[in-house]
Amino acid sequence: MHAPTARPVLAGRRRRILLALTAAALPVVLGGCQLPTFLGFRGSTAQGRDEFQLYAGTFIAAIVVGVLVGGLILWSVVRYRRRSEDMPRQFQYHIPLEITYTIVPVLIVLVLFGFTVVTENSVDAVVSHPATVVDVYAFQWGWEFDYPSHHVVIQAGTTTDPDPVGPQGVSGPACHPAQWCLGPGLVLPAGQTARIELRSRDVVHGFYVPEFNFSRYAQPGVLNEFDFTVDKPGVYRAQCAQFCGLYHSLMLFHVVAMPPAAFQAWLSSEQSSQHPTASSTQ
Ligand SMILES: [Cu+2]
Repeated sequence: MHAPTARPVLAGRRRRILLALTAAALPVVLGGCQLPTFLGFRGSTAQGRDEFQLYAGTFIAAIVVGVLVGGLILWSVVRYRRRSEDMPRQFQYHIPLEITYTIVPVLIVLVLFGFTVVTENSVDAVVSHPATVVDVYAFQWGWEFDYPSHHVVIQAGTTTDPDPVGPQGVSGPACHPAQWCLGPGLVLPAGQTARIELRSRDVVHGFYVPEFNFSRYAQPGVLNEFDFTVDKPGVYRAQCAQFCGLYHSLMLFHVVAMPPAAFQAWLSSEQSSQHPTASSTQ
C-alpha cells in the first residue's frame, strides 16, 4: 500500500524525467538539422529520397520501441527486484493491459505497412514523357546501355576487358576520381526524369545503385521499367547485386549524371563517333 504522500513525489519525478527527455529531443526536432543517415544513403534521386524517408522513419520507430521496451525491462527489474520470500502480486489476467500490448504492435505494423505502400508506389511510378529512355541489358559479365533514339550503344564486359577502369563513352572531368569509374557508364541528364528499361540477356542479375537506394532484378524474359530523376551532376558507383557466376564480382558500372545540355552534347558526339557515315550524310 502506498502512503498518501507518495503520489505527488512520483508525479514530480515523472515530470522531471519527461522534461529531461523533451529537452534532449528538442534540438533534434527543432534545430533544423538533418536526420542522421542511420548508416544508409540520403538518396541522390527523387525516388531515392523517398526511400530514405521510409528507411529513416522505420529506424526511428525501431529506436523508440527499443528504448521503451528496454527501459521498461530495466525499470521492472530494478523496481520489482526480489525483496522477500513472499509471492509478489500476480497480473496474468490483466485484460486491458493484454489488449493494449496486442493492439499497439499491430497498429505499428499497419502504419509502417501504409508508409511502405505509399513509398513503393511513388518509387515505382513512371512518367508518361521521360526526358530520355535507356535500354539496359545485363549479361555475363557486363552491362550494355542503349539510347535507341540516337542509336548509341555503350557496352563493356569485364571478361573481355580485365581492367575495367575507365568508362566507354565517358571521359574527362565526369570520371574523377578514377576509382569511382569502374565499368561502363550509364549517362543520364541530371534534374530530368530518365526511363530505364532493364532486361537480362542470360541469367538473373541485380541492377544496384547504392546512392540511389535502388536495386532491381534484371531477369531473362522480363522487362523491368523504372524512372530515375537524379538530383545533381555526379558519378555514382553501381554494381550487379545478384550472384550470377564466375565474374559477378567484376560486374561493375557507374551512373554519370550530366547537366542536360552536356548530356545532349555527349549523346550527339557519341552518335557521330559511332555512326560517322550516317552523321556525315545528314
Ligand atoms: Cu552478378
